[in-house]
Amino acid sequence: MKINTYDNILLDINEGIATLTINRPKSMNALNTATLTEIGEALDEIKANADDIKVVVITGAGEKAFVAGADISEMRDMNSLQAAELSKVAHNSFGKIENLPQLTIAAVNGYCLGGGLELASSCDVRVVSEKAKFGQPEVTLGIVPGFGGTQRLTRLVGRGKAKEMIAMGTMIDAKEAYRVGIAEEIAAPEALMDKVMEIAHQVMKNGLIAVSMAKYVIDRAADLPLDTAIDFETQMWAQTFATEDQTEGMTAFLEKRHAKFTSK
Ligand code: CO8
Repeated sequence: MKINTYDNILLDINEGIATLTINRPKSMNALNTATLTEIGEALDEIKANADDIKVVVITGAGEKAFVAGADISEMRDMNSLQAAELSKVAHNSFGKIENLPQLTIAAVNGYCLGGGLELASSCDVRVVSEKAKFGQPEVTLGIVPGFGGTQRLTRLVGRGKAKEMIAMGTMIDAKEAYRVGIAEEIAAPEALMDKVMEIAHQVMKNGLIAVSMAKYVIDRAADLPLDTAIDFETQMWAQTFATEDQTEGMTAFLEKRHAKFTSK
C-alpha cells in the first residue's frame, strides 16, 4: 500500500494499525489550517484502505504535547469569517475521524488542550499518559471552543463538568480525566503506546464488521429515544447474521478453536 507523505503529520501503517502523529513538536503540535487539512487528507487515505487498516491511532510527536490547541499565532489576527472558515476545516477533519469505519484510539502523550481535547474527543477511545493534562482554555483567550468542544466534551462528561472546565479554563490531570470520563485508560508515559497497541491487537482479533457496526450504532443512536435506538440496534444485529464473520465466529466456538475472521 502506498501512503502519501505530509509536512505537518506522520502517517505510519504497520500490521493493520494506522498511526497518525501530529508532528509540530516545536509548537506543542498546535493545529493550524495546514495541519487540519492534512489530517483530513490522511483520513481519506485511511478510509480508502479500510481493507488493510483495522485500527487507527492518533497521537502527538515529542514528549510534551498531544496537541496544545489550535495555533494561536495563526488565529490572533483572524476576523470572524476567517475563524468560521478555520472551524469548518476542523469540523470536516474531526467529522471524518468519527465517521471512519475503524475504531480510533487517541494516545494522549501530553498536553491535550483546546483543539487538542476536541481532537481526542472525536476519537472512540482515549488512552492517556499519567503526565497528560487536559483543558479547554479558550475563554482565557477570549473565545469559546470552536472545534466541537462544547458538544463532544459535554457528551463525555455531562453538562455540569463541561461548563466547569470550559468556564474555569484550567487544566485537569490524567486521574481526574479518568474519573470524569474523558480517559478510558491511564498508562505510565513509557508504557502508553504498549497499552494502545494491546487494545488495538485485541480489537483486531475480533470480527471487524461487527466492531464497525457496533461503533456506528452507538454513535448514531446515542441521541435517539430508547425504543428507536433499540430498533436500530436490532437491525444492525440482524445484519451481522448475513456476514461470513458470524458463521466463522460461531462455528469456531463450537469447534473449540480460535476464529479466523475475514471481515466479509
Ligand atoms: N498555538 C501556537 N503555539 C503554541 C501553542 C498554541 N496553541 N501552544 C504552545 N505553543 C508554542 C509556544 O508559543 C512556544 O513557542 P516558542 O518556543 O516559539 O515560544 C512553544 O509552543 C512551547 O510552548 P511554551 O514555551 O508555552 O511551553 P510550556 O511548557 O511553558 O507550556 C503549555 C506548555 C501549557 C501547553 C503552553 O504552551 C500553553 O498554554 N499553550 C496554549 C494552550 C492553549 O491556550 N490552547 C488553546 C488554544 S485555542 C483553541 O484550541 C481553540 C480551538 C477552537 C478554535 C476555533 C477557531 C475558529
